[in-house]
Amino acid sequence: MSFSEKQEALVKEAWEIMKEDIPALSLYFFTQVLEIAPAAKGLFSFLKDAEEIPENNPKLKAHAIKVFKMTCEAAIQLREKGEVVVSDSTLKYLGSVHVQKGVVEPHFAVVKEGVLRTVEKGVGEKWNEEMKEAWSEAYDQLAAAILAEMNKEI
Ligand code: HEM
Ligand code: ISQ
Repeated sequence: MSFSEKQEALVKEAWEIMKEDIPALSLYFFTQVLEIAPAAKGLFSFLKDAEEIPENNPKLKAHAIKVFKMTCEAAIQLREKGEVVVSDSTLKYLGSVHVQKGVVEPHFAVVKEGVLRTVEKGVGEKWNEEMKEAWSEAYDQLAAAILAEMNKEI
């Protein structure tokens, strides 16, 4: 299935809205991920010793932003080139960080659900099935590129 201009626009539109509310949405994102997979808490350096998810942790915000930004960039590439292109050095870095931290394939579905729930919360009434599909597709393709690199690492 090819990625349309409309889909790219839906991903960008959502991210533009979400940018206005980064602190709350970052917290929501982690909360969703840990609600689905509580054990994932131990993977994150800035969470593992915390009682609860810290409300104003710059690292937490920065990490959450990266996932959304990269998914948004993936959407742009999918529309432009028909595939997700991540620079070799970035992919190598992402592959090794995730392997080192103990991330495994099933985690990607958990984070995906967290991403979708967070976009839904972030955009409010603009949320719809088409927007969900566009984010899903962009995330899946990005995740596949990271996973392929992770599998090369091991
Ligand atoms: C670190 C992106 C999926 C867990 C990172 C970093 C990036 C990133 C950019 C490096 C941050 C930095 O060093 O500045 C992504 C993207 C994903 C993805 C785009 C999916 C498309 C996952 C999944 C998990 C995960 C499925 C498992 C729960 C982690 C952990 C770190 C990390 C534990 C290290 C955090 C720390 O510093 O302690 N990720 N990630 N990631 N990611 Fe992901
Ligand atoms: C995965 N990788 C980096 C950052 C993240 C933030 C929240 C949930 C999953 C993540």
